[in-house]
Amino acid sequence: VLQRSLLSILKSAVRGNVPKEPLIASQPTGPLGWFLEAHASQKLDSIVKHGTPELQQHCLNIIEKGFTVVSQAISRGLCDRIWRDFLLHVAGAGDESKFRDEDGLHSRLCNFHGVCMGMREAAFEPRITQILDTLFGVEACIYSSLTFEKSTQQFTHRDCPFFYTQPEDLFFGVWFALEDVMPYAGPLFYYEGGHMIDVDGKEIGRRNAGKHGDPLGECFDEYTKTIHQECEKNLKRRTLELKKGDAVIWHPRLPHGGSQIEKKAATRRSMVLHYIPVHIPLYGIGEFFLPQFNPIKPKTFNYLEHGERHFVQQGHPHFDVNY
Ligand SMILES: O=C(O)CCC(=O)C(=O)O
Ligand SMILES: [Fe+2]
Repeated sequence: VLQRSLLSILKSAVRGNVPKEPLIASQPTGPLGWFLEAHASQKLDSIVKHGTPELQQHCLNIIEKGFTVVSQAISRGLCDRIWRDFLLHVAGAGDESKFRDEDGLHSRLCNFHGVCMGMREAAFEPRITQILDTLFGVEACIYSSLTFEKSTQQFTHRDCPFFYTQPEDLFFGVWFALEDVMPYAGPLFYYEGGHMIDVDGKEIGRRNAGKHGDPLGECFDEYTKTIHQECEKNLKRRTLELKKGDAVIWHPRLPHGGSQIEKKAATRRSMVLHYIPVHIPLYGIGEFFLPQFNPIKPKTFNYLEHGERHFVQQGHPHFDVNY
């Protein structure tokens, strides 16, 4: 019996389990994506009726500031387990040396959560998923993930063009510190309130559509530079020096990036999980900026199960460069 059930689990994992029933969020919630509506914070009381004050506060932070920090979201032991799995993966990965710098530190590892159970345990920590389910109004599933050994040193940007959902902006990034983040190790930076800056990606798309060369690249550059300038003019850039086990959840439009590494060979072990609501399709920067050339087509994903939660089936984990 044990063998048969093991076999059926393996088979269903390979097939990809598409949930048949609409999935139900673990918290009583409002309509899909209600947190994006004007005056969402005023609806909080009625929507988070049965939630704890902590859950209320996290939701409010995301709506008003664009992010929230969940202190000690996961244990130090779980951080160590995930990192041990990362090192084992590196030892067995064929192409890892191409993504290693002179100090032996790797650039991003994509979708490690597919094979790392500890990473999924972290991702589905109830204190995190309660917040995401509540704000989405339906169950949040993992779409993809990145695991970092060092800061990406990425310029100010928003994630929403890369995670372009229909309806729009149904995305959360959750970033976990897997070690204490040192100030010289390129901590995450962000602009509080920057999620409210209005920049019209479609208008930028229309203006750049006819350009020769790489119109999409031009769109992204202009969009990003405009957001950066507005942030610098009106807001204060801050960094997050998180402790091992802390997590930060950001709004789909929060401008953020990775600070410069100021001490050679400084590690900044961390991971970011990308969540969307189950059964919601996701597109990319082509559809975000230039829908006239990249029309939205119907799309469905295969979902795998982790306990009662779901994650989109991705390929094998792979290393990639940091942009
Ligand atoms: O961790 C970093 O350095 C930046 C990460 C980031 O921007 C992201 O994952 O969306
Ligand atoms: Fe980002």
